[in-house]
Amino acid sequence: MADLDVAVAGAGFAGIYAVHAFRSAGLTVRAFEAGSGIGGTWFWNRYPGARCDVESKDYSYSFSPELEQDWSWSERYPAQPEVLRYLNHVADRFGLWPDIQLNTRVTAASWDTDQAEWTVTTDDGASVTARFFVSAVGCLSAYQVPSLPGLETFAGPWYHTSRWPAGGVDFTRLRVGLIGTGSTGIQVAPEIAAVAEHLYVFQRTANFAVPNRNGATDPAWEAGFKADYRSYRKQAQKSFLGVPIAGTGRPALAEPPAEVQRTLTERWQAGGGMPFLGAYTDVLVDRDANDIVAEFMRDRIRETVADPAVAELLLPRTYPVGAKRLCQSDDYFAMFNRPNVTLVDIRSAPLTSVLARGLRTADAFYELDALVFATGFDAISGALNQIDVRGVGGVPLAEKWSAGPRAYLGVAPAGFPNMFIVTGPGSPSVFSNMVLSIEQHVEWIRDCVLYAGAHGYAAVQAKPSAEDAWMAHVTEVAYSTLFPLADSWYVGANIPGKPRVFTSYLGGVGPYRARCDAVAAAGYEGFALDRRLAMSSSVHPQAQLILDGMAAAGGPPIWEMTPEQARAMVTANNEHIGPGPDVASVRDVVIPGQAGGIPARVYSPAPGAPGVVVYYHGGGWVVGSVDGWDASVRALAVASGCDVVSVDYRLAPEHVFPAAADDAYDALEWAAGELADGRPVAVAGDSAGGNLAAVTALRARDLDGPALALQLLVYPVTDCDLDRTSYHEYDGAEFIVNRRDMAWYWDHYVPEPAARMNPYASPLRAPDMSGLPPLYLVTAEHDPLRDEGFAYADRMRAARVPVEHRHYGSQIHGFFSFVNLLDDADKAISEAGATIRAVAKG
Ligand code: NA7
Repeated sequence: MADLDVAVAGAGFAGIYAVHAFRSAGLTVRAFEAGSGIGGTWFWNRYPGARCDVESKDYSYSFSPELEQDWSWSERYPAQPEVLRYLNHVADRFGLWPDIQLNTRVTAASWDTDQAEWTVTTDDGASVTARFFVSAVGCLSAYQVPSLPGLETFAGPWYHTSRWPAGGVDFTRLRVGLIGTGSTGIQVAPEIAAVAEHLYVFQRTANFAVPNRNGATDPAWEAGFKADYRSYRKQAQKSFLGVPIAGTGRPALAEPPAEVQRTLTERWQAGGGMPFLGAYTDVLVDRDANDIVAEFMRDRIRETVADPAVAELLLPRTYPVGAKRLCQSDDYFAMFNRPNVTLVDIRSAPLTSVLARGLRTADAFYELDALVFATGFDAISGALNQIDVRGVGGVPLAEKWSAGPRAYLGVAPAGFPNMFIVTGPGSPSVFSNMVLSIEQHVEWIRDCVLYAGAHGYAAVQAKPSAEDAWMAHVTEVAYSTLFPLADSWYVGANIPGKPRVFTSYLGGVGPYRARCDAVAAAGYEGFALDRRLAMSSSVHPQAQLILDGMAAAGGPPIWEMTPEQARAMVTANNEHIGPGPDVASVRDVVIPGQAGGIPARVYSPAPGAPGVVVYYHGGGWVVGSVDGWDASVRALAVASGCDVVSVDYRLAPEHVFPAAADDAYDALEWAAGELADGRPVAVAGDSAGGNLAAVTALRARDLDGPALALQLLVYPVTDCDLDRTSYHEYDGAEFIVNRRDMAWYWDHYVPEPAARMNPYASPLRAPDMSGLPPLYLVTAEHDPLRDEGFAYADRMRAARVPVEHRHYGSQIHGFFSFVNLLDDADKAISEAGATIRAVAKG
């Protein structure tokens, strides 16, 4: 048994939320964080001027409406210290600290196929096992310092912005060289220029930047905005970028040029990159439209920078605007009007070396006291590749990714079972509001982990074919845009030797979320689900006693008996169960059916029951009776608080298919018409009775019959295919029912094999599952009928029918009826009863 359900690498926005989300779902989790504090990006990037380029109202968790209301952001665009304070507040507020281990770097993670678990090793030499391994290491964590010859000889200090000293740096009276003019360089430069004796900005690529128009939060605006935060978040989830942006919805090329200029000016004055680039639909897909916007921005630089030669050098011309991350700054370009700032063009005269006292370029030497590298990151895959991650067969993740990082849906790499990557390659990640995308991924991963648990799957693994198809789609979408045209970190072009692959999904946050949801609803389409380990779980000791008792009693197997002998045996066995609980009233009725009267018994637990349950007993359509199921049906009446009608439908082989199904349906019509009197009605049954309940629900839908509030199916027979894995597992052994018994039952109920394909015999074969009542499914692990129950739930989910599935990992077929003998029977009945009660009460 693994130490943890989930081990998480990283405690930034993703790891912090993962701890909360997994823990709230009842899973054990621990996040390992290399830093001495939480916050990831916002812990490490504490250079002066560090600020988020997504507005604070968007760049914040949405999972807790209370948190959302309580926290106040001081500015439109939050500065690094405030984001870090926020994350610490979240950890405090939700009590996350016990499950976060600081100062601990994950160094390796390897998958053990036999145990179906990960071993996660950390730099303190410890290791822990976990069923699932979740990478929350971030897309921009592995910082890069260019390999400049002579850097080690530099006499002064040098810094990378992503490892800024916690105590800050004093640049007063220093000549500082800044290398890198991306988002970071553009943020840090004005801060250094404000204090340094001189700042030399070494620019290889001129970049576009829009103004932030940052400012303090207006309390009146905040109060108004917060009043409708929930619906705003809903819009964000459906939006393209994870931020609801009001674009014009029109292409710039179809607009009169003066109107385009007016719109751009308006948005420029309002500030912010997303609304500016999102003004027109064609800016990121059509080079001509892009040129209009780029030229508008170049005009703003010309306007701002006093020296035309400097302005000319600052004009971005080498890539389409937006194809590299659009920078945001209110003061970067104006900074070049300061006398203590010099722009150095290292595109025409590249850096050649670092000397003790400064930097040499191809045509000059710059004397410097300190160096600042704002040279970016080995993005998307860099941080994960620093961990020795090994999947099936010990294959390293770095090897799988040698031609570029990839993962099914950008979250699950094939060959790495039970591993997920939050905002991984192939997901919208850096092209979206990261916080929203992180929440979506964490919640999706949590649901997948829960699904695996509920279904007894030991391993969940993306199929290589699904991953291939997804990544082909990612590439296709990317190449319909202008993004691949820039030498950006988006394509890995900033890291020498890194394969040039576009690995973010540009199909939009809303459509992406819908796709992920559809995959989950279809029972995790594209994933191979592996049950091996669950099957080795042992039989509950109480259940084992029953099996032992039956074995000791001896006698032939059912499939060697006549129906009469089988009925006598079942009746004798049921006597061991003993009486059920008392109910207020029990009355025997005869329901008028199409083929004659159908005996039934109505159990009323108390006056004023809120609903009616029509119950069909098990027994393979051949054995079983209302009397034999009396105890468990009483218990269900008490647990649900509802009137339960137990139906004595006609048995085979005297009455073959569809006699039992017809009686079952007639009983429902009677209960809904004569008994319910407007109260909600559910159908329920175990084993063959579960089959009749499922078929009755199908018929009620097909015939426009009584509306059903719920179908409770307890290890139901859903299909005539006896080749499922679970049938073979319990082929020889006597587990109440085995494969040969089931063949015997089918032979009696539907003697003609072709007729078994009829969905009213094998409801799993119904062509359409939509519009059926919600399913409450109970399955047992040691049961040949187990897999057809799972298959039924999967088809229901695919048809968007709500499903609640309780799988009893150590139980046997029939356990639900053994009320006085098995604790699990009482538990299963009281849980199912509670759901019926809740449904009945609306
Ligand atoms: P970026 O955007 O990758 O920018 C790195 C900058 O460093 C960029 O101007 C690079 O020039 C420059 N650079 C990188 N290597 C060198 C060498 N060897 N010589 C000279 N100049 C170099 O990183 P940031 O930290 O600014 O931003 C990363 C993301 O964080 C940002 O997009 C936001 O999402 C937040 P180049 O353009 O490659 O010519």
